[in-house]
Amino acid sequence: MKAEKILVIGANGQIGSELVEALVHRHGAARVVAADLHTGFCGSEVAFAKLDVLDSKALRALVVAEGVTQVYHLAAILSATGEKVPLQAWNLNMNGLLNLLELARELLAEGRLLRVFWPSSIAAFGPNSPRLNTPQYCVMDPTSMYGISKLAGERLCEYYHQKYGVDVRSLRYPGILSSKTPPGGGTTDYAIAIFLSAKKREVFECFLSQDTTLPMIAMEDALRATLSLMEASPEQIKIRSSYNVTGLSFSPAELALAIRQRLPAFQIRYVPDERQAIADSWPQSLDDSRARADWGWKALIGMDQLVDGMLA
Ligand code: NAD
Ligand code: AKB
Repeated sequence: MKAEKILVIGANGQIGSELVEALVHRHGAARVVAADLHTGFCGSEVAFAKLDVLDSKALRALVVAEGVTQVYHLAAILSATGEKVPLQAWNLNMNGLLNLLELARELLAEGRLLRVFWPSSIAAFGPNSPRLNTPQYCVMDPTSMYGISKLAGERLCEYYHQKYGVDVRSLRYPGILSSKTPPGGGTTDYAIAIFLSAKKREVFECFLSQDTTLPMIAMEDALRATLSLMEASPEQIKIRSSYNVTGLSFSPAELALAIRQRLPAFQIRYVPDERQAIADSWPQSLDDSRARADWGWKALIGMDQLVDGMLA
């Protein structure tokens, strides 16, 4: 493996905080730089930079000064928060990505390669996408500002690859389940909050209805998918918009049942709110056969391991 210098933007977030640890484990702390709008990264002893990804000059200066060869760009406003501040969501989600793609294009013209990872989401699909085993290619008509920004971002990634040769790679993440850092304002967040209530012996108020099935993935699997994609050779990457990947699918009622099998006193009440409409427009399960075929993806963590891990 060649010596990479890796920048993680949005390092304080749910994914960033664990991705930094995984990258340090693989490459060593000296090869990783954590960056976020807010200070406070409290993981490994890596260099931390306060960075607003919307400031293209600061982004360029950091990438050049650190000799960065790979960027994981995770700064975004997620689905539920995005509906409260749609213009901010559009601004951050689009212009942060554009700044980075433009920088990668400029560096490439100067003879420097910058490999970019940017995550899309199941939110890029919409009510007219097939909801079961949603294919890689189908109608995509997202209804949330977050989803609209993800679909537009996918098109930008493909455009910068086709037109300029930028080595950008992307996954359509489902809801990611982890227990270390709280999630940042999404529709799938109920599936993390439920475990906190269960541990505290509280009745859990679920903001989605009991039969709202959504695709999910354990953080460990999500990180494995992300690193496998970034470590694959360029020839293996046949899709430059974004790859479907998934772990498992379940509804709140199925998750509650799995928790009750371990904590029999656990109770749940269903009080759907405005997030229900977002969830109803998303797939229930995903077909990730292209990721499996192209770069060997396979989820490993099923329901039992996931629930045991979250409760532990
Ligand atoms: P998060 O909200 O937990 O973290 C985002 C981080 O970005 C925060 O630490 C925030 O401080 C930082 N940030 C915000 N504005 C910034 C700016 N202008 N400059 C620099 N940093 C800024 O999000 P997450 O859950 O870790 O998601 C990361 C990415 O993965 C996002 O693109 C998200 O859309 C995508 N994604 C996440 C999930 C999931 O379930 N967590 C699912 C699908 C896709
Ligand atoms: C959200 O719910 O907004 C995210 C996502 C699936 O993109 N977790």
